[in-house]
Amino acid sequence: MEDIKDRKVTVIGLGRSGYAATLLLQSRGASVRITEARKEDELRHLARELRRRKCRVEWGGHTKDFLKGSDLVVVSPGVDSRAQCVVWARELGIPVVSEIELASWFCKAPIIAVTGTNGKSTTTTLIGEVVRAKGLTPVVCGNIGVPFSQVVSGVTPEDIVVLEVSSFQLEFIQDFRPWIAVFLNIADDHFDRHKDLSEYLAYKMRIFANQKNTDWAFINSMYQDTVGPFLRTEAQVCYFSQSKRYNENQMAVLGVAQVLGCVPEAVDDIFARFANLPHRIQRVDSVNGVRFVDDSKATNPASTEWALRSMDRSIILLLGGRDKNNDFTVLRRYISEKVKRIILFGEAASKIERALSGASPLYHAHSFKEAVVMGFGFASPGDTVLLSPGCASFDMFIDYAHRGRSFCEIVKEIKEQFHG
Ligand code: UMA
Repeated sequence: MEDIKDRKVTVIGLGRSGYAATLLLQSRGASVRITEARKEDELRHLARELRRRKCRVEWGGHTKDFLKGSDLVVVSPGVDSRAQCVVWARELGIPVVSEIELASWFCKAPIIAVTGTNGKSTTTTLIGEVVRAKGLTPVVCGNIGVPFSQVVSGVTPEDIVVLEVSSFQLEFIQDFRPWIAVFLNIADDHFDRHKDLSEYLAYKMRIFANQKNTDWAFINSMYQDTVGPFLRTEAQVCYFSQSKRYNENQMAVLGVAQVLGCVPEAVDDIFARFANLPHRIQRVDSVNGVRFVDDSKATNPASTEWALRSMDRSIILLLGGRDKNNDFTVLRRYISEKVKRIILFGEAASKIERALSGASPLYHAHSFKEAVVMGFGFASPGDTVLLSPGCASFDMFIDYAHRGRSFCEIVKEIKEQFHG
């Protein structure tokens, strides 16, 4: 399938990945069409732009007819393997691949791929810095925000692609083969899409499936038994674990640095200079001695647990949003130890209340703004108001970054009013 010229390809999903995949395919001479489930104004300009480029666009729903005659279907990460359009493609005997699989066909550089439930973006960014410290050019892309397809044409054999990969992107790979693959962790997440933890883990383990004995597989030793039944790889397997000085993710970075021939002192330097990524346990401001911390990227309870673990006591915790069929009781331990009050907001509020009642006093806010304002109202000097929602943001926001920005704006208003 890598010889794509003059092939008929249908792309499913007109998001960032679908748009980038369409342009990549066109640049390689394929005849491309794209189908999109939604019909919303924000997509109008993209649809118009693609039509201008002689790409047929179907939107407002998928049809089997539109797929007919295709040699290949490329799916966006948001498309489930149980989706009707994928079922149709299979009935029609059309191969289905993910956007990262497609991009990998045209990639001239080695790939370092990072997966896990939490910490992917930070680890990917740090590995990118290690590559740079080695004097090479890192191309950091994937789930972190820039589709692989968007950048792959500019990648040279001297570069190194550092790719953050989600289970969604691994669901439809075939030959995708990273030189170094890193598995950080697994926790309950995405149960609105994956049937259970086994299915979720099986997809994540595909990151190692096509590796050869000249490749490297880095696996967090904490999950050695969990991943055992799912791990099939010819790669050299290295297990890493937390040490006194470094957390697990840093140990993974040090392992990759060793393969790259980067000295530990240089990596220490990178760790020392590294500030948290936006919306990941990021300090926003202080008002009257109350710290506000934005951890909007915590979209599952395990990620909220990580934030609580890494912070001091005296927390007012803002929790809520759209549940992904997750279990919030895992938070009880740290909440009893460190959280003074919990403010709930969004669709999952009642479910979270049932899971956490008794662990700490709970309050319901009718809006996100009210949650932040209530949090400040309950806080005393020295306390931290922590937004670490443990849920997806899509019930109230475009994405987690939008939720984080909104939090920062409300904090700014609170500060102005307080000093005003
Ligand atoms: N769509 C269909 N049919 C379907 C399903 C979706 O047409 O059956 C359409 C949607 O209506 C929408 C489009 O597909 O218009 C969206 O595609 P998408 O959800 O795949 O999103 P992209 O904009 O392509 O962004 C994706 C990743 N999104 C998801 O995995 C949900 C982004 O990760 C990633 O940054 C981007 O590709 C570039 O690689 C975001 C994410 O939330 C950050 N990832 C999850 C996470 O980290 O937990 C996995």
